[in-house]
Amino acid sequence: MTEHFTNISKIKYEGKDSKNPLAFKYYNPEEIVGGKTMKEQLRFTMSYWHTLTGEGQDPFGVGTMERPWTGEKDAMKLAKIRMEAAFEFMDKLGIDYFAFHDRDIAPEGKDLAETNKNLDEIVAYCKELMERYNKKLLWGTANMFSNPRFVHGAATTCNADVYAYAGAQVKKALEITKELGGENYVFWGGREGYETLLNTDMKLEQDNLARFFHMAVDYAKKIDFTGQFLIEPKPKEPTKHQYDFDVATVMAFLKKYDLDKYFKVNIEANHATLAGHTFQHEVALARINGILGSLDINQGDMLLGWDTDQFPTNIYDATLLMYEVFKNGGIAPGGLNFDAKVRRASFEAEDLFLGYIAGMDTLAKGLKVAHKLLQGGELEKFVEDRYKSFTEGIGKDIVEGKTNFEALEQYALNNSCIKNKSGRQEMLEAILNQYIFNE
Ligand code: XUL
Ligand code: CO
Repeated sequence: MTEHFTNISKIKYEGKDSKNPLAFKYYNPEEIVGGKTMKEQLRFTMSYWHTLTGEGQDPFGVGTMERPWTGEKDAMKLAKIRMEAAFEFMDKLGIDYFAFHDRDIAPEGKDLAETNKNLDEIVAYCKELMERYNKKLLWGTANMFSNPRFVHGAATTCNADVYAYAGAQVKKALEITKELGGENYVFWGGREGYETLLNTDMKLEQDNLARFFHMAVDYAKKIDFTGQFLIEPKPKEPTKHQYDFDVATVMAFLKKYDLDKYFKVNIEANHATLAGHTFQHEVALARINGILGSLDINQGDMLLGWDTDQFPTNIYDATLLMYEVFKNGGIAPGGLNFDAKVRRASFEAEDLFLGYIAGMDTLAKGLKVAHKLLQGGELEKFVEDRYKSFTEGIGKDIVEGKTNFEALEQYALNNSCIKNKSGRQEMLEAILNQYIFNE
């Protein structure tokens, strides 16, 4: 098979003193951290859209990316070249998993039947390459936001014909995800939301979205697709009010519509920050509620208010993320999917490798620091002591549900000395720093 990234060879681990930009400094796939190899802990995943399909266009200009396939006009030939390049890319970086939207991998045809035929042809080729390279599908999803037919949404559209098309699309996407052994299936709301209530029946839209999810659950059972269903929250972009705003909103929706036993969440860092949360907050909230499914790792630019999908290079965020992942007992069957793209000005193919290396090294280092932090236990000990009043006396009664307002009033009337202790935030931040500096 033709080699596409001819000037790049396999990326190796060279250790922290290496000055080779095309080498890992911290990601050492076989190194054991917390009882498992880094590779097993991190479950790195290549996003097909940003890596193979994205061309670097922005609202002010066309694509800038220089790729080995740039200029190929035949849509199916292009899809095949990209597929080959995808596996070469994963192989050279040592990434085991990938994730895709149906429309990333194969072009739309003149109608749905032809579109499905295109998809089948590419999926067969994909399966062959997966076997040859020993790669796995973390998740599949359906792109129900790019084509103009989805202008008013897909499962929340005002047009029943579009709703039907979306149903047909997810049916097919579930079939191909199963065919490729996908371990999860993601629903990201795309255009599921609204711009103005002047033209929107919000109740009908949300009820229809729930009906859509129930149909997906039913169909998965029918075809025996056993992968985990995930919803990916995002607060805005493309619509002003996205229905899956954040983890808390998704939880309430799932509960209301009796869907909570079928879904977990796929949390994306930049989506969390757009919702006004830290990534850690969203991940922790999902974890304590038992619905942490998978992660789209990237980072935003705090000076910009949109989804910049940058490669994650912030060691503080990486450490706190991996700290939550450890507390969750790992992320499988989810993974760490690089929903990240190189900047428009980083247009050479080499930049794609450099972006992934930067992200993989940052997460690897975060994994190691988080593991040490948990072993050290200072943060856990501090939190435990901070809530000690709930382990005895009135606090214990509260936690065990043995009290009521009258009893609390009696206690408060008899208690003349309320004393609080410092939260010691600065000290805790210094401890975190120390682990990052020393590891
Ligand atoms: C969009 C986004 C998507 C999903 C998959 O912001 O994150 O790429 O991850 O549809
Ligand atoms: Co995402």
